[in-house]
Amino acid sequence: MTAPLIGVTTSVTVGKYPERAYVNAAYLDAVQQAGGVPVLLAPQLGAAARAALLARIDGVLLTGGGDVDPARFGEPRHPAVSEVSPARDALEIELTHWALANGRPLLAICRGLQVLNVALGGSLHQDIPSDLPPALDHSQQALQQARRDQAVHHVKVLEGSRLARMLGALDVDVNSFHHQALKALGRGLTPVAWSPDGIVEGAEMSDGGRFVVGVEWHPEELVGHDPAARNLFAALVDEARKRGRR
Ligand SMILES: [Mn+2]
Repeated sequence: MTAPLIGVTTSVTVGKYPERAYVNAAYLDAVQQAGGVPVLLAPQLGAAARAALLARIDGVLLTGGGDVDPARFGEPRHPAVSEVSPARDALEIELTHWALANGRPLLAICRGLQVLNVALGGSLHQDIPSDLPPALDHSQQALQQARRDQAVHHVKVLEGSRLARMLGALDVDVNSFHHQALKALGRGLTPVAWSPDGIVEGAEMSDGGRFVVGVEWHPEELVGHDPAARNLFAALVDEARKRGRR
C-alpha cells in the first residue's frame, strides 16, 4: 500500500540572516510513526514548486509557529505579537483553501488552528494574558525548561464531534504553548474543545463530511505516551490514504 504524502508547513526566520525554513522534528516523527510521508512546504517555494507539490500531496498538516498578521483579520497589531511572516501566512491560507476545495484532510496544530480560523474569516485574541485575564497559563511559562511532552491543563471535547472520534476520548490532558486563541469563529467552523477557563482548544468544520480539524495543543510532542495524540496523526494519515486512492 502506498504511503500517503502529508504536506507539512514550515516556520521561516523573520528578520534574520541567513533566512531559513525550519520545522520541529516532532511533527516529522509523528507523521512517519502514523505511516505518512512528510513533505515540507516552505514559504520560500515559488508558484511552480507549490503547484507541483500540491498535485502530489494527499493531506495537510499546518504546524505551530509565530503569530498571524492581525491585518489579516482587520485589527491593529498588539505589542505582544511576534514572528509575523506575511509569506508564511499567505502560503498557509492558500493551502487551507486548496485543501477545502480539493477534499484533502487537514489537521491544524496551534498556530495552524489560528491560521485555519483566519483563513475562514475568523479573528484571534492576539494575547491571552492581555485579552482574557484571568486565564490559565497557556504558555507553560513556569516550565520553560521543562519537557514539551508534559501536560499542563485539561481539555473537554464535545461528544459526537469528529475530534472526539479521532481522539477516542472526551477528556484529555494537554501541553500548551500558545499566547493566542480563537475569538470570532471562521465560516463553517465549530468549536469542539475547551480548556477549563473557556478558551477554545479545538475546532472543526461543522460540515461533518470534511476532515478539517484543529487543536490548540501540541499532540506531536505527546505521541510517545498519549494514545489520543497518536490517534490524531493516524486519523489524518488514514484519511489521506483514502483520498490518495481516488
Ligand atoms: Mn492551552
